[in-house]
Amino acid sequence: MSYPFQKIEKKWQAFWEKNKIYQAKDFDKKPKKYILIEFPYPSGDGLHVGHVRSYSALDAISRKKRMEGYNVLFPMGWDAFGLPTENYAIKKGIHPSIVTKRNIGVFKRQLKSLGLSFDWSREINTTDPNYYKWTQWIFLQFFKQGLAYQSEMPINWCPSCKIGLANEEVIDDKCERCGTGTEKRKIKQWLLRITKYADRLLKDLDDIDYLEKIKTQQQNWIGRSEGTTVKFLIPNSEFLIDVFTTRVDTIFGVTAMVIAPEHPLIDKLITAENKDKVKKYVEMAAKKSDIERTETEKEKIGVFTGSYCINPANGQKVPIWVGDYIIAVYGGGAVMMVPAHDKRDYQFAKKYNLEIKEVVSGGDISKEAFTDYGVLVNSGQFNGLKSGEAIKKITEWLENKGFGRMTVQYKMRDWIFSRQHYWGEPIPIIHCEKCGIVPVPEKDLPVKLPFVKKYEPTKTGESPLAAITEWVNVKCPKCKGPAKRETDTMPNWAGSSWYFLRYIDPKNKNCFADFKKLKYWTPVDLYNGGMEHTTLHLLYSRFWHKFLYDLKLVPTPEPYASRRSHGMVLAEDGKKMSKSFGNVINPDEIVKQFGADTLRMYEMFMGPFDQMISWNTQGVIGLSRFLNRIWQLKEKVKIDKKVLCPAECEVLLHKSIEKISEDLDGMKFNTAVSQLMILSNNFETYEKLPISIYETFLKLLAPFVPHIAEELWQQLGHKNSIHLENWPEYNPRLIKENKFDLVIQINGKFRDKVSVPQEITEKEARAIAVSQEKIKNWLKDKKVIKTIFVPEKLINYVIEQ
Ligand code: ANZ
Ligand code: ZN
Repeated sequence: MSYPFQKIEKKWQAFWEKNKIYQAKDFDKKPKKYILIEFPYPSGDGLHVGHVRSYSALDAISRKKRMEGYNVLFPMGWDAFGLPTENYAIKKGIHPSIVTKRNIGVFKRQLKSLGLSFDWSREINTTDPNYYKWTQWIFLQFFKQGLAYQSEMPINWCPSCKIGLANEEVIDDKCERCGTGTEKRKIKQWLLRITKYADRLLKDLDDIDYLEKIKTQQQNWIGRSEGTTVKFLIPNSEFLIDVFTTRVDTIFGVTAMVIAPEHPLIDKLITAENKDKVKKYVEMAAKKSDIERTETEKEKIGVFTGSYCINPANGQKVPIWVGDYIIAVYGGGAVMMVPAHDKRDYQFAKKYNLEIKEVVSGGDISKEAFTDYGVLVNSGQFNGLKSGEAIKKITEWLENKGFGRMTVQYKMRDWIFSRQHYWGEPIPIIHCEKCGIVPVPEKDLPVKLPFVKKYEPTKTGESPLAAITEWVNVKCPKCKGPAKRETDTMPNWAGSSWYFLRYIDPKNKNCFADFKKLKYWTPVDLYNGGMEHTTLHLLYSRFWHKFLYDLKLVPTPEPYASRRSHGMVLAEDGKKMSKSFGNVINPDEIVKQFGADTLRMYEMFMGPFDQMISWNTQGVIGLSRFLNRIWQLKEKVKIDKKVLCPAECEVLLHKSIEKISEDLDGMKFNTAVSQLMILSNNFETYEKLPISIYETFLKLLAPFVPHIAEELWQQLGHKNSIHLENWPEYNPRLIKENKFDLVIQINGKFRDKVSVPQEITEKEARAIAVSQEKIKNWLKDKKVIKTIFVPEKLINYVIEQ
């Protein structure tokens, strides 16, 4: 027989809602804690047990923080624009807004059935015109600052859906929605100038607490690279080619120039006899994806244009080739080819019999390219210099001659911000025959999506909105002449780039959020989401936030003080859960059969929070048994103050308070649950349990299993919610285990610390030190020269610089 979870879960959910106990209070005197989880896309499939994992976990943290006396903001909303809804709507002939409303209804019912402590009074929905009005307003600010612009862009094109796709919508060179191979096409697009913020997006990572692997991903995505830009003149013409190189020390070894098939000068460079050949090559390259083109394994093929340019270092004539492994939008889209010292160039030169000229000694270039640094040879006055030194000297020398300069390049490109879809925020721009591009006046926002029957793609590549003439044709706001609305919509990254700000002031009609409220609540103290969002979404929202900061509209330069990620929940068979595999676990079923508390606690117990883990039905059953045993414990509870339990029980309780508190803060939910199990096993060995101990136990349970904890609490005669009680404190004297903070240094500088037992040996201290994530990073690829251990103080790694 199970404890009556069905009855008590509904009862307490209603009680909490009626008493509004989870509402955050603006400007409250208590210290604030803003805890954010990525808001879901309300898909037609309903809530996934993967959602439940992170929501339950962050809910546990929120509850503990409230009990610790914080004014907690833990909000929820809907990231509801996007393709799946649009496609479903087209297929079924139902308007996307109706589909969205229905899906949100399902999600909300499911979330409420879990008893999560969201402040529902702040619910937001990115497809609500009152919300996207401000998304559009922020876009206009970008436009007014020159950071939103239109440009012909080679974009990924799906020949089947007849739409442009962003890089993130292309999976393995195939269209995300239909699986057809994508092509390149030039289309006029809106872009946001995120590259202008590249340096700050990189540098400010130092000041925020993100998981190291997340920082690394952001750094790689931004891809900062220092090098030299060199001008190669084309004789008898006004043109020149700029190349970017990180190895200007190899400039005397240049034996060809390779330009991208999309290089703007290409038509000027092709000589008559090479025309057909080059044109064919360029067409072929356009069909390939970037990944295919730059794969290092693939054979590099190219064609000669027939033209030459001049190497400014030695005045030599260099043949200009076209090669599809050159990325058009990086470093000027041209590369000085140095076959002796670059692998790709080496392959290319071998294939086409180009000269391989050694200019850095140290390898054997008859066998392969020598790509390391070395000492310069065959390089005129620079012979004998080491590569590092030569890079500086040659750059200076070229700079003085007016042929080069130090530059920084980024892999990151400007953000293509146009989509040719219906279900997105209309870009608030009007195109006038006379005035050109005119922003929609702010007073006319929002530009609402027209409610129409047809929103299929137009096949011409234009947005479905282009076919709705009564919506498209407008008067120009400036000259009142005939004009047309922009018909592209925003990508569904737009609404999620600032949603955390709207939770702070969700109903504001005058601005996206009141500055005083922002000042109280920002930055977000803890942001949790999937690993798949740690590059784009995080970068985009950091970019928007920094932009708003520059406009003095938000008080902090960074939106999130810390960022963590959870691991995915896989199916019982170890595969991804998917309808097509028939292995999906529906949270509704688990709630019905075992109760929400069991589901929540099971998902926290299933494994380390940041790791992928398979569902295990036996585990659910085990947890449900555990909760039933907790239900039984109440029979032992004695109100009688004279009932005492043995000293060891008291000690265990206090140790548990310490452990569970630390584990919750450290997001080690699974070990916190084990501790609760240890504690309750211990209680079961006694005949009687003093009420004071039992009450503390219930408080420890409350963040994990809020319903059963509330029921047992109020059965004791309490009238107030357990979730408003104080979090228990432990008595340090009871659990004194002689620990100290071991300081970990690298080359004498403080890098981390960790709490360890006083009697720790050097060997143990080393093992613990190198397992710390920060230290791992510091020591990565570094040679440790020696370690110094000072007992009860520190461990210092001396490493090669
Ligand atoms: C000459 C050279 C000689 C290079 C050598 C390397 C070794 P990162 O670190 O990624 O910035 N490159 C420049 N622009 C390129 C483009 N649009 N597409 C493909 N490759 C491009 O790498 C910079 C290096 O990548 C540059 O330095 C250039 O090749 C190549 F022994 O220039 B190097
Ligand atoms: Zn006009």
